[in-house]
Amino acid sequence: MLTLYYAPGSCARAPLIALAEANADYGIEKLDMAQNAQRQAAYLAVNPKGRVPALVTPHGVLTENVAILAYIAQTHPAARLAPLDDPFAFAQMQAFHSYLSSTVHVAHAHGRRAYRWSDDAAAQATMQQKVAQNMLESFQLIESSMLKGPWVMGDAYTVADAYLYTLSGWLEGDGVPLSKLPAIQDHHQRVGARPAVQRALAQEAAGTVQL
Ligand SMILES: N[C@@H](CCC(=O)N[C@@H](CS)C(=O)NCC(=O)O)C(=O)O
Repeated sequence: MLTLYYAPGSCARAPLIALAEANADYGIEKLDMAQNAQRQAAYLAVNPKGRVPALVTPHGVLTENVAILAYIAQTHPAARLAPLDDPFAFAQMQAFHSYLSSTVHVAHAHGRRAYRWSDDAAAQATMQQKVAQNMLESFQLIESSMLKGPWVMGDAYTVADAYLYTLSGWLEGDGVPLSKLPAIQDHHQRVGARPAVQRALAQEAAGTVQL
Protein backbone atom coordinates (compact mmCIF):
# COMPACT_ATOMS: atom_id res chain seq x y z
CA MET A 1 0.00 0.00 0.00
CA LEU A 2 1.28 3.44 -0.99
CA THR A 3 0.12 6.83 0.29
CA LEU A 4 0.54 10.00 -1.75
CA TYR A 5 0.58 13.38 -0.03
CA TYR A 6 -0.58 16.01 -2.51
CA ALA A 7 -2.22 19.38 -3.01
CA PRO A 8 -4.69 20.02 -5.85
CA GLY A 9 -3.17 21.57 -8.98
CA SER A 10 0.38 21.03 -7.72
CA CYS A 11 3.16 18.99 -9.30
CA ALA A 12 1.88 16.05 -7.21
CA ARG A 13 -0.68 15.58 -9.98
CA ALA A 14 2.03 13.75 -11.95
CA PRO A 15 2.54 10.87 -9.47
CA LEU A 16 -1.21 10.74 -8.81
CA ILE A 17 -1.75 10.13 -12.53
CA ALA A 18 1.09 7.59 -12.55
CA LEU A 19 -0.50 5.68 -9.65
CA ALA A 20 -3.85 5.64 -11.47
CA GLU A 21 -2.22 4.51 -14.74
CA ALA A 22 -0.39 1.76 -12.84
CA ASN A 23 -3.59 0.54 -11.16
CA ALA A 24 -1.58 0.75 -7.97
CA ASP A 25 -2.88 0.01 -4.48
CA TYR A 26 -2.73 3.52 -3.04
CA GLY A 27 -4.41 6.09 -0.84
CA ILE A 28 -4.21 9.88 -0.89
CA GLU A 29 -3.72 12.54 1.78
CA LYS A 30 -4.73 16.04 0.72
CA LEU A 31 -2.92 19.09 2.08
CA ASP A 32 -4.47 22.54 2.32
CA MET A 33 -1.66 24.72 0.96
CA ALA A 34 -3.84 27.84 1.43
CA GLN A 35 -3.42 27.14 5.15
CA ASN A 36 0.31 26.37 4.69
CA ALA A 37 -0.29 22.79 5.80
CA GLN A 38 2.98 21.83 4.09
CA ARG A 39 4.88 23.81 6.74
CA GLN A 40 3.06 22.38 9.75
CA ALA A 41 4.76 19.91 12.08
CA ALA A 42 2.38 17.07 11.13
CA TYR A 43 3.52 17.20 7.51
CA LEU A 44 7.16 18.10 8.18
CA ALA A 45 7.32 14.77 10.01
CA VAL A 46 6.49 13.12 6.67
CA ASN A 47 8.58 15.42 4.45
CA PRO A 48 10.97 17.84 6.19
CA LYS A 49 11.28 19.76 2.90
CA GLY A 50 7.73 21.04 3.35
CA ARG A 51 6.80 20.27 -0.24
CA VAL A 52 4.51 17.91 -2.10
CA PRO A 53 4.57 15.26 -3.42
CA ALA A 54 5.65 12.75 -0.81
CA LEU A 55 5.00 9.05 -1.32
CA VAL A 56 4.91 6.77 1.69
CA THR A 57 6.10 3.34 0.62
CA PRO A 58 6.73 0.10 2.53
CA HIS A 59 10.43 1.03 2.41
CA GLY A 60 10.06 4.59 3.69
CA VAL A 61 9.10 8.02 2.39
CA LEU A 62 10.12 9.12 -1.11
CA THR A 63 10.21 12.75 -2.18
CA GLU A 64 11.01 14.43 -5.52
CA ASN A 65 8.98 13.73 -8.64
CA VAL A 66 12.03 12.42 -10.49
CA ALA A 67 12.43 9.64 -7.94
CA ILE A 68 8.75 9.00 -7.25
CA LEU A 69 7.80 8.61 -10.92
CA ALA A 70 10.65 6.17 -11.57
CA TYR A 71 9.70 4.21 -8.43
CA ILE A 72 6.04 3.89 -9.48
CA ALA A 73 7.05 2.73 -12.97
CA GLN A 74 9.62 0.24 -11.67
CA THR A 75 7.38 -1.25 -9.01
CA HIS A 76 4.48 -1.72 -11.46
CA PRO A 77 6.24 -3.25 -14.47
CA ALA A 78 3.04 -4.72 -15.90
CA ALA A 79 1.74 -1.19 -16.56
CA ARG A 80 4.78 -0.50 -18.80
CA LEU A 81 5.09 3.14 -17.72
CA ALA A 82 8.84 3.38 -18.46
CA PRO A 83 11.41 1.74 -20.76
CA LEU A 84 12.41 -0.72 -18.04
CA ASP A 85 14.55 -2.96 -20.25
CA ASP A 86 16.56 -0.18 -21.90
CA PRO A 87 19.05 1.61 -19.61
CA PHE A 88 19.76 4.38 -22.13
CA ALA A 89 16.09 5.13 -22.77
CA PHE A 90 15.42 5.01 -19.02
CA ALA A 91 18.23 7.53 -18.46
CA GLN A 92 16.77 9.74 -21.21
CA MET A 93 13.42 9.65 -19.42
CA GLN A 94 15.13 10.67 -16.18
CA ALA A 95 16.94 13.48 -18.02
CA PHE A 96 13.55 14.71 -19.19
CA HIS A 97 12.14 14.49 -15.66
CA SER A 98 15.18 16.36 -14.32
CA TYR A 99 14.71 19.15 -16.84
CA LEU A 100 11.08 19.56 -15.76
CA SER A 101 12.01 19.47 -12.08
CA SER A 102 15.14 21.62 -12.02
CA THR A 103 14.47 24.12 -14.82
CA VAL A 104 10.79 24.31 -15.79
CA HIS A 105 9.34 23.98 -12.28
CA VAL A 106 11.87 26.48 -10.92
CA ALA A 107 11.04 28.98 -13.71
CA HIS A 108 7.36 28.64 -12.76
CA ALA A 109 8.09 29.07 -9.05
CA HIS A 110 9.63 32.50 -9.71
CA GLY A 111 6.02 33.68 -10.09
CA ARG A 112 4.14 32.72 -6.92
CA ARG A 113 7.25 31.93 -4.89
CA ALA A 114 9.64 34.76 -5.88
CA TYR A 115 10.14 35.41 -2.13
CA ARG A 116 12.34 32.32 -2.04
CA TRP A 117 15.04 34.14 -3.98
CA SER A 118 14.76 37.72 -2.73
CA ASP A 119 13.19 39.73 0.08
CA ASP A 120 13.19 42.81 -2.13
CA ALA A 121 9.74 43.58 -3.57
CA ALA A 122 11.18 45.17 -6.71
CA ALA A 123 13.45 42.18 -7.35
CA GLN A 124 10.50 39.84 -6.83
CA ALA A 125 8.47 41.83 -9.37
CA THR A 126 11.20 41.59 -12.00
CA MET A 127 11.48 37.83 -11.40
CA GLN A 128 7.73 37.49 -11.83
CA GLN A 129 7.90 39.43 -15.09
CA LYS A 130 10.31 36.83 -16.53
CA VAL A 131 8.08 33.83 -15.83
CA ALA A 132 6.11 33.87 -19.10
CA GLN A 133 9.25 34.24 -21.22
CA ASN A 134 11.17 31.52 -19.39
CA MET A 135 8.23 29.11 -19.47
CA LEU A 136 7.65 29.75 -23.18
CA GLU A 137 11.32 29.21 -24.02
CA SER A 138 11.52 26.02 -21.95
CA PHE A 139 8.45 24.53 -23.61
CA GLN A 140 9.63 25.58 -27.07
CA LEU A 141 12.80 23.59 -26.37
CA ILE A 142 10.73 20.62 -25.22
CA GLU A 143 8.64 20.85 -28.38
CA SER A 144 11.58 21.18 -30.75
CA SER A 145 14.04 18.70 -29.24
CA MET A 146 12.66 16.56 -26.40
CA LEU A 147 9.09 15.46 -27.14
CA LYS A 148 9.65 12.56 -29.53
CA GLY A 149 5.97 12.11 -30.34
CA PRO A 150 3.36 11.02 -30.11
CA TRP A 151 4.45 10.60 -26.48
CA VAL A 152 7.50 12.05 -24.73
CA MET A 153 9.51 8.84 -25.18
CA GLY A 154 8.13 8.00 -28.63
CA ASP A 155 5.51 5.35 -29.28
CA ALA A 156 5.07 4.29 -25.66
CA TYR A 157 3.20 6.35 -23.06
CA THR A 158 5.31 6.70 -19.89
CA VAL A 159 5.23 8.51 -16.55
CA ALA A 160 7.08 11.36 -18.34
CA ASP A 161 3.81 12.14 -20.13
CA ALA A 162 2.01 12.54 -16.82
CA TYR A 163 4.73 14.94 -15.64
CA LEU A 164 4.72 16.97 -18.87
CA TYR A 165 0.91 17.12 -18.78
CA THR A 166 1.00 18.43 -15.20
CA LEU A 167 3.49 21.22 -15.88
CA SER A 168 2.02 22.21 -19.25
CA GLY A 169 -1.22 22.71 -17.32
CA TRP A 170 0.47 25.68 -15.62
CA LEU A 171 1.26 27.54 -18.87
CA GLU A 172 -1.93 29.55 -19.27
CA GLY A 173 -1.74 30.72 -15.64
CA ASP A 174 1.87 31.75 -16.28
CA GLY A 175 0.81 33.96 -19.19
CA VAL A 176 1.70 31.55 -22.02
CA PRO A 177 -1.23 30.68 -24.33
CA LEU A 178 -1.10 26.95 -25.10
CA SER A 179 -1.91 27.84 -28.71
CA LYS A 180 1.69 29.14 -29.05
CA LEU A 181 2.90 25.56 -28.49
CA PRO A 182 0.89 23.35 -30.87
CA ALA A 183 2.66 20.06 -30.08
CA ILE A 184 2.43 20.67 -26.31
CA GLN A 185 -1.23 21.62 -26.69
CA ASP A 186 -1.94 18.45 -28.66
CA HIS A 187 -0.05 16.35 -26.10
CA HIS A 188 -1.95 18.01 -23.23
CA GLN A 189 -5.30 17.18 -24.83
CA ARG A 190 -4.36 13.56 -25.56
CA VAL A 191 -3.07 12.93 -22.03
CA GLY A 192 -6.11 14.67 -20.53
CA ALA A 193 -8.44 12.36 -22.46
CA ARG A 194 -6.95 9.17 -20.97
CA PRO A 195 -9.36 7.36 -18.62
CA ALA A 196 -6.71 7.02 -15.87
CA VAL A 197 -6.01 10.75 -16.02
CA GLN A 198 -9.71 11.51 -15.71
CA ARG A 199 -9.88 9.20 -12.68
CA ALA A 200 -6.85 10.88 -11.11
CA LEU A 201 -8.28 14.38 -11.63
CA ALA A 202 -11.60 13.34 -10.10
CA GLN A 203 -9.78 11.79 -7.14
CA GLU A 204 -7.58 14.88 -6.73
CA ALA A 205 -10.67 17.10 -6.55
CA ALA A 206 -12.67 14.78 -4.31
CA GLY A 207 -9.97 14.17 -1.70
CA THR A 208 -10.79 15.62 1.68
CA VAL A 209 -8.23 17.72 3.50
CA GLN A 210 -6.30 15.64 6.01
CA LEU A 211 -3.57 18.15 6.92
N1 LIG B 1 11.58 19.25 -6.81
C1 LIG B 1 10.34 18.96 -6.14
C2 LIG B 1 9.52 20.24 -6.06
C3 LIG B 1 8.35 20.07 -5.12
C4 LIG B 1 7.59 21.41 -4.96
O1 LIG B 1 8.18 22.50 -4.96
N2 LIG B 1 6.27 21.29 -4.79
C5 LIG B 1 5.44 22.46 -4.61
C6 LIG B 1 4.06 22.25 -5.23
S1 LIG B 1 4.11 22.16 -6.99
C7 LIG B 1 5.24 22.73 -3.14
O2 LIG B 1 5.08 21.82 -2.36
N3 LIG B 1 5.22 24.02 -2.74
C8 LIG B 1 4.94 24.39 -1.41
C9 LIG B 1 5.79 25.50 -0.90
O3 LIG B 1 6.69 25.97 -1.62
O4 LIG B 1 5.57 25.89 0.25
C10 LIG B 1 9.61 17.84 -6.85
O5 LIG B 1 9.61 17.82 -8.08
O6 LIG B 1 9.02 16.95 -6.21
